[in-house]
Amino acid sequence: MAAPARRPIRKVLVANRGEIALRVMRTCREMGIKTVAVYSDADRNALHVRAAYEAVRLGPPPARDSYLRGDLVVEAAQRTGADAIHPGFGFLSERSAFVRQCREAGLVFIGPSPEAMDAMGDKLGARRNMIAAGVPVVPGTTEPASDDATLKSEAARIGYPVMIKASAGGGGKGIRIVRGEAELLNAAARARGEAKGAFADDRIYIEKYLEEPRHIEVQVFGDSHGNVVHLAERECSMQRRHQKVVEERPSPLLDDELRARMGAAAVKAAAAIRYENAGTIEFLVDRHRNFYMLEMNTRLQVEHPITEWTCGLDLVRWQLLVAMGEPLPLRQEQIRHEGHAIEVRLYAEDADHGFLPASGAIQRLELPGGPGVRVDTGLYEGMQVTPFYDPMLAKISVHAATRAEAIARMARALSEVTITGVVTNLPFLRRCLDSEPFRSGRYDTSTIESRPEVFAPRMDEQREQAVAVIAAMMNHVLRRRAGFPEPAAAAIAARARSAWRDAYRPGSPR
Ligand code: MV4
Repeated sequence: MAAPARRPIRKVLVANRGEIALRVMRTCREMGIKTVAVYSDADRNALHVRAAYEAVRLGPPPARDSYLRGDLVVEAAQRTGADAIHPGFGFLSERSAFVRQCREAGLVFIGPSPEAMDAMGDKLGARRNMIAAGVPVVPGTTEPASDDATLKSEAARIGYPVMIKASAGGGGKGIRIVRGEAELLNAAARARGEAKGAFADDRIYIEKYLEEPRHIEVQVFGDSHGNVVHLAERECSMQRRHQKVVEERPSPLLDDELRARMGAAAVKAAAAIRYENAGTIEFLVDRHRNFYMLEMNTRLQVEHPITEWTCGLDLVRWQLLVAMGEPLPLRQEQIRHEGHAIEVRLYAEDADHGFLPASGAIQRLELPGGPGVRVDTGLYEGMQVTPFYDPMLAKISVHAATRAEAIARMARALSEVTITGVVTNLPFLRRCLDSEPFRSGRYDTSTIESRPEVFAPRMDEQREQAVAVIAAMMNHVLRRRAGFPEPAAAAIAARARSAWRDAYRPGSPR
């Protein structure tokens, strides 16, 4: 095969917002590549807009009127003379129609081909491809299950419990557990109706239901020269309702032998569809340590920092090089991982009251730093957190020599966080990190939801919170009653705050 043409990228339009837009722009800057931001009216003052060389307004706050308007994004790239578009994750990142629009406009899409995206987007087709390539998938059907007799015979062959999934689904959309034949036809009919409504595609399939699996994914990278490598796994089982909370690498479950087998399977999966750029192969791992490929995410992922931490590489740099037609910078045997990395996701949500998304203006913001700590965020003091987009406010990740040291480092990092004005899941993150399942490394995708008592606020934590509120109120009332002029009131308030700090955190240095 003739070597594909190299084409330099001088200016990248980043079709995203928040921390991932900033993340991409940082690497562009290091590589001497100019950047173009796009933004909705809600993000006029956002950090990604300020970080870019140029910025183009897309439209009103709702994503469908702004960040999802592929036509406007392509137009903005053409108008500003960008030669490539980085989609980040979410929004347009996995829409093959958008990739085709970029192609037609002569723009490089920094990601996989639309053909590779479609090959993995259709789950039935993907299952057939993967079986043909010798990649283990969950036992189940490879043709759409349509008539009642086929549904029954296939489910019986696979053995209950089974799961019904939509071929056009993914990421938890339109899936159903069926524990016996009595529920089967009803569940199938509902799943089909839902799939038709959500994806305009009513094909469904049946899989063996794996109980309490672990969710372990493997980072892969392909280039336009036919090379594919893997960058090892990320353990993502600490999740609730398909929302990841804590990720770590390496997975406490894997040994070198299993890691090598899963890595090889992931490379095989990506190579089978001639995958280019960054991708992730998701696996379910059962209690007997059997692994099965579930789906492929055809984008850079939220949790990529923990992979960057342990292999010391910049994955966005690799994305840009591959998009320019360069070969991958390293061969498989040159990729080495060191130490242990953990990431937590700080969300604007009230973990103690049904995990409802929160909004408001960020008042005080103190983020952690120091050795082995990285913060990816688009947050700033005064920023308005709106309900228009994903509630993720920041990712905090740490790296240390061992898992125990990484846990201690993350606990230290979380103790440095102050965020007021918007309710966050910070207390919940602390409890996850402290929990017995996490500490022991024995957790799976069902742990948070099946053992709520383990992750509930402890009594003393609630009491401390109540005392803090009462103290703050008394301070406020007493200041007002004493009629202090403002400067004096501020000084007293500051003294009260530091007194409270000392009481709240005994032993902390003054
Ligand atoms: C499964 C499964 C058990 N058995 N399939 C959920 C999201 C979608 N990507 C697939 N999912 C699952 N598929 C079979 N045959 C359990 C899940 C699942 C899950 C998977 C990954 C991460 C978190 C999860 C939480 C609940 C269920």
